[in-house]
Amino acid sequence: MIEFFFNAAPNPLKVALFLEESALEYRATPIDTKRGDQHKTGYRQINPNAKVPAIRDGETIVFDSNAILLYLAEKTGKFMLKDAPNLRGVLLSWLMFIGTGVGPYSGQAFHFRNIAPERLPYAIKRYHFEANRHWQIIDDRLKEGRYMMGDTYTIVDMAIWGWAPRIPYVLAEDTAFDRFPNIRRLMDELDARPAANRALKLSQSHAFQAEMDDTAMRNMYPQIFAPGPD
Ligand SMILES: N[C@@H](CCC(=O)N[C@@H](CS)C(=O)NCC(=O)O)C(=O)O
Repeated sequence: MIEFFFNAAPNPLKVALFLEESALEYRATPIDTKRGDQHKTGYRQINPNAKVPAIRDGETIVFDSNAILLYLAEKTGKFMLKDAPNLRGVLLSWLMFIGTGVGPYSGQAFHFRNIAPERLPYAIKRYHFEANRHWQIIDDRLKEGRYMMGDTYTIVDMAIWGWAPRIPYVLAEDTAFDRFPNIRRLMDELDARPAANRALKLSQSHAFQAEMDDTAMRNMYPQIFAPGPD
């Protein structure tokens, strides 16, 4: 049985959605990142990057959310346009665009506006600009079709589903979805799926620490407390 290491953050949510959509049997193990579970030696052997999500599938360990989506899609033959090998390159492009662009820029935009110990106007501006630009590219893509890969629901849509609810926080704009109507449309459709409901329930099934106290800050943002490079 697959063991799924998770918390309620965007990257684990994408994987929870796949597991629920594909009805794979799995056991979920909470990793409370505010309490520092990600740094424990046992977990570091599963994910040397000390982050969630990760999975263990028999002898195989996979970490990094989009790698997990791809691994599970290939394992099951589901949600990856198996019968359209000519579209594999396109699917990989969007999956990597989300993994290397949408996620990190969104995370940094939030970080520099809300978490950074100093207010750094250029860092705030750069990451806000890039996060917004990436989300606009996703919205433009969704203008062309129902899903990111046209008529078929794939792991690319799942990767978006994990992050998109955070857009208003990432961009500090309550009405951001008014500017991204195609992302909102996709979210409304996916949110209505029973698997999405179960994935969200899983993320709420454990009492993860809510308070961002000093220990949580040190566990999640150790660089704030580390000496600088000079
Ligand atoms: N590239 C990684 C990023 C994973 C990541 O940043 N996970 C966050 C939750 S969404 C985390 O574990 N944060 C805790 C920490 O940074 O200590 C992926 O896509 O899985």
